[in-house]
Amino acid sequence: MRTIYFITGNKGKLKEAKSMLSKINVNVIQNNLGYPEIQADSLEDVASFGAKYIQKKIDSTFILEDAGLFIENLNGFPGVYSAYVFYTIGCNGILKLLDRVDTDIRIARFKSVLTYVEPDKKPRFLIGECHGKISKLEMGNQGFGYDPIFIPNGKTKTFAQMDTKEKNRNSHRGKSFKKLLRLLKDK
Ligand code: ITT
Repeated sequence: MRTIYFITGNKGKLKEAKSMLSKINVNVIQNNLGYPEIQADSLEDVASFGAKYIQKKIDSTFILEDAGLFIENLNGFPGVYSAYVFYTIGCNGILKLLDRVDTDIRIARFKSVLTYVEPDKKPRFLIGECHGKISKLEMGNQGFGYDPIFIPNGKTKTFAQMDTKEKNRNSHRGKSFKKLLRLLKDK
């Protein structure tokens, strides 16, 4: 069985990654090393900096993943600031910002930039996106982060009302990890 280290402090992401990679017998081990999340215009830049930083520290195959929520009505906010905004105002703060915005224009998308790195090799970036909308109320208690306020297109429930498998079938992370499965199958 192959082992891949996942550089993350987020247990929710780890659970979703394990569920995806168990399909091809890859063992995912969390590594809490952490990396500086630089202030940048794109998730790709944050991920690229993180990958180079970690590559200098460990000599094993690893992944890291940077995700963000982009709300159309707020010109893409919180985007690259999603972690800080979640920590400061949370889901409730986002709902307040959208207080007067009608249901049909609460358009948003999640983006996942999954970075796969083998020792001495260039990082590979695998992108997954999920389009949807921001709910009027927080709903559900599964998942993490903005899950209680995000409804993917074609569904009537939030990510927080789905179990890990259902979220993975619909989510940005499910899509980026699906690309990783394809990449690993060919190796
Ligand atoms: P890392 O240690 O892996 O960086 P993190 O929690 O800092 O974990 P990100 O920077 O990638 O993760 O995520 C930015 C924010 O977006 C953070 O507050 C997350 O909780 C939230 N987020 C990321 N993916 C999400 C998802 O699938 N559902 C809901 N919220 C999510």
